[in-house]
Amino acid sequence: MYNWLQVQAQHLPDKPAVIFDGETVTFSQLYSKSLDLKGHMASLNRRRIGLFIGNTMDAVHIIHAAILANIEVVLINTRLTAREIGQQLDDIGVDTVVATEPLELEGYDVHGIKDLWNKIAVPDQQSSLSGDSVLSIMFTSGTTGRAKAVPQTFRNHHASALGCEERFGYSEESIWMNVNPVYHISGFSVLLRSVIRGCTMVLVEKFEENAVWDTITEYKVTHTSMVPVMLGRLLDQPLPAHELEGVLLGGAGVTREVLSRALDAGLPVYNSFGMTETCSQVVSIAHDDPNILEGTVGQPLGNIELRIDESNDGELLVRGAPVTQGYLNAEIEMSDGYFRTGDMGYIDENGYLYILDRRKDLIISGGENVYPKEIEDVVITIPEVANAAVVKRKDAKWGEVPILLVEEKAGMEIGDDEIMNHLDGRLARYKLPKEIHRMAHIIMTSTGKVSRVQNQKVYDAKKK
Ligand code: S0N
Ligand code: MG
Ligand code: MG
Ligand code: MG
Repeated sequence: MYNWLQVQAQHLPDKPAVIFDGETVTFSQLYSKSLDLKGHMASLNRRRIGLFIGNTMDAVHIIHAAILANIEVVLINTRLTAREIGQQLDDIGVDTVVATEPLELEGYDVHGIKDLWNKIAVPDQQSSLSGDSVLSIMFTSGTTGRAKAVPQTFRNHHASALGCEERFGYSEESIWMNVNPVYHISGFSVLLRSVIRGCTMVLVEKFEENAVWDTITEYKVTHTSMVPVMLGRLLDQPLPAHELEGVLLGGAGVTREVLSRALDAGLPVYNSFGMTETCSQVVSIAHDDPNILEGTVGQPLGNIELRIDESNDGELLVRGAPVTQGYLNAEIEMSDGYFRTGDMGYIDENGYLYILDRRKDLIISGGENVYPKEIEDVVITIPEVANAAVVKRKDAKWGEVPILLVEEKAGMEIGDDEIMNHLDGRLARYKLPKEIHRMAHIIMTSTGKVSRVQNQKVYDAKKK
C-alpha cells in the first residue's frame, strides 16, 4: 500500500514521472534506478540519513531510494549555515549526509551522489513499508530558539496527499509543476503526491519568474503550488496563455491585493493553511468560492477536524491523519488528539477558518520561518551587547522581515556592520535583520523573557 512508486511502475510504466531540465524519466525508469540506488543507500548502514539536496533529478532518485530502503530522510534547508545544520543533526543523532549540492560540514560523513553510486551496493532486501514508519523528518524552529524535529510517517503523507487531491482536484492526467524546495513540506509533498496519484511532476531547480512561465507553457502545466511571494513575482510578468487549473498558495498569509490581482488575471488560485507538523495544507479555499477575498483560508480538508480553544485566546487546534504524532526532540502540545498550532483564529458559522494572528514569535519571510529567539541568542553573544529583541515589519518584497533592537552594555558601542558580520555565517542569510536600532532598554516580561508584544509596540511607534 505504501510502495507507491512500485505500484506506478507496474500500472503506468511508460508514463513520464519526472521532467527536469529537459530530461524525462518514466515511472518504470524512476523505479528501477531508485531500486538500484537503494542498495547503495543501504550500504551506508544508517537508519536515518540527512539529505542536503536541491530540486534536481538526483534528489528525486535519492528520496525514492531511501523510501524503498526504509531509511528515514532528514531534510536539510540548504540556506542554513554549517552551524545551524550541525545543531539540527546532532539533536537527532544524525552523522551521515547525502548531498547533491556543495556542502562543507566538518565532523559528519558527507557523501556526494557520485560517491554514493561508487559504494558497493548491499543486495536487495525486501523491506515492508508500514504506515507508522517515519518517512521524513523536517525541522521547524520554535519559541525556545531550538529547531524542533517533525517526523512525518507514510500514513501522514498518504493522508495528506488524498486530502489535497480531493479539494485541489488534480488527477492522474495532471501535470504538477514543483517550484518549492523539496527540503520543505511544500515541495516534498508535491514529489509524493505525484507518485501517489501517478501524475507527472515537472521539477524546477530555481524559482525565476520568466523561466517559470516558460515551463508552465512548454509542459502544459495544470497544477502547481507556491508561496505568495512567488505568485507576486509571477504576476509582475506578462501572463502567457496557459492551462493552469490550480495554483495552491501556502506557507504564508497572502494579501488581498495579490489574491485579487491573481483572480483578475484569471489564475485559478487556491489559498490554504498548513504547517510542517500537518504535512502540508489542512484547510483551503478555491478560486471560485465566493468567500475567497474575505480573508479566510477556507474550510478543513475532508480528513481534518478543527477546533478553536476559546480559553486560550482562540488558538487553532488541528486533528487528522496527516498530523504528526510528536516531535523527536521536544514535547508536542496536544489536547484530545488535537495538535495545538500556536496560531490564533476563528471559524465562522459556515466552517470557514480565519487566521487572526500567527504566533507572536514567528516571522515569515518569503515563506521561510524566522524565529526571533534564534537571532537574539546569537546577537547576545556579542561582547558589547547587553540585550536584544527581534521584532518584525511588513515588507513589499518578502512579506515580513526581522528587525533587530539592540541594547548596548554601559559605556560600550558596536556598529551595525560589526553586528552583521557577527551574524553572517552563524545564521542563514534570510534570517539577517533588515534594520538595526539602538534601544536604551529591551523590555522584558515578568518571567524574564524578551517581551514580543511590548518591544514590537515600541518599534511600531518609532516608525510612525
Ligand atoms: C521566494 C524564494 C524563491 C526566493 O528565493 P530566490 O529568489 O531564489 O533567492 P536567491 O536567488 O536564492 O537569493 C537572493 C537573495 O535573496 C535572499 N533570500 C532568498 N530567500 C529569501 C527569503 N525567503 N527571505 C529573505 N531573503 C531571502 C538570499 O539570501 C539572497 O540574499 P543575499 O545575497 O543577501 O544572501 C525562496 O525564498 C523560496 O523558495 N521560498 C519558499 C520556501 C517555502 O517553500 N516555504 C514553505 C514552507 N512552509 C510549508 O512548507 C508549509 C505549508 C505548505 O505545505 C505549503 C506551502 C506553500 C505552498 C503549498 C503548500 C502546501 O500545503 O502544499
Ligand atoms: Mg549499482
Ligand atoms: Mg533570485
Ligand atoms: Mg549575496
